[in-house]
Amino acid sequence: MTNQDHTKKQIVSARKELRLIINKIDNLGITSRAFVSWHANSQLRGNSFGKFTINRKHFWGLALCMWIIYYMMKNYIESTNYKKCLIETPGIFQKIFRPAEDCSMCADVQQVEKIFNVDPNEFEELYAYSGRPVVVTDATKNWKAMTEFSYLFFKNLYLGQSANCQFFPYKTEFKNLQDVFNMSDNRALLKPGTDPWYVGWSNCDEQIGMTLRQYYHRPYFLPTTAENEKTDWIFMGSPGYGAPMHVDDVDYPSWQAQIKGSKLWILEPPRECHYQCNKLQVIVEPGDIIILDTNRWYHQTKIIPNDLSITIGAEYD
Ligand SMILES: O=C(O)CCC(=O)C(=O)O
Repeated sequence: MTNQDHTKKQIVSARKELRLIINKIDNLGITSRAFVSWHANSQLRGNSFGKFTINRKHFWGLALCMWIIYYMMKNYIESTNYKKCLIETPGIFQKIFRPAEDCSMCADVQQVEKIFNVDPNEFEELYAYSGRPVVVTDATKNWKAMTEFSYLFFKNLYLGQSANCQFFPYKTEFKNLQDVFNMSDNRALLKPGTDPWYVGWSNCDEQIGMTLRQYYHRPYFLPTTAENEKTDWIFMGSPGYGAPMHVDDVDYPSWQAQIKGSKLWILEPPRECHYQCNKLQVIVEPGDIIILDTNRWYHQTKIIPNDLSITIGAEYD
């Protein structure tokens, strides 16, 4: 065979291959040039995982399935009382579907201010919905909770109650609130040699809720139009312990009153604001109320020696 023959043969074979590719493109219905480079390439080659080939249809199908599962879970959670409990787990859905924050909420926040004698209108304008965390130091003055709340108070309140709403055992072995109130007196009183403990729970028993409200009032600084949510959240436990870093997916911002003990709050801005906003820390002392949008700020807590920490709080709209 001459060199000419050989070149001819190569051209024929290249044409054949090109025709095959064009046929494949036609069969796939790829017509627009704009669509060609990435899409055609991936359709022709496929993104292989072993024998399984992922194309654009698979991707969107998968995304749709994930969205449906997320939507069903969210509806289920909203129709039950298990909202904070389930969602607080740092789930993949929460991270994938959380909309990006506007970092102006934290760009100029250098520290968590401590304020008092607060005008509700000013509070509404500056703090209530802005995402700027703040501590109000004079809002629990007339609360009976300040003198009455203790481990024993809650043990008696929940005596004979089997239904809890949501329960966070954190690092303890407790499975529910009953286990907490069955621990030894020595451990409950933080006697040396006993294991530390920290738990949180929400109350959805109407009767208990009514009793609790005899011990605290709606914080005076909340905007006059704001509704205080009916579900009380109580966190209680010993120094050294606390809640791990997480972000919530609840409906509204929250207030939390420090009734006994002191708690360190470590706050991190939303991930997308990492370079624009500061990490913050504040110690909340007995009688203080911290106001925080726990949906936007990642937060972690640590009880400070030496007292048992007891807090009560709720969301407000
Ligand atoms: O008070 C605590 O220790 C944790 C509170 C918390 O994580 C929350 O309210 O989401």
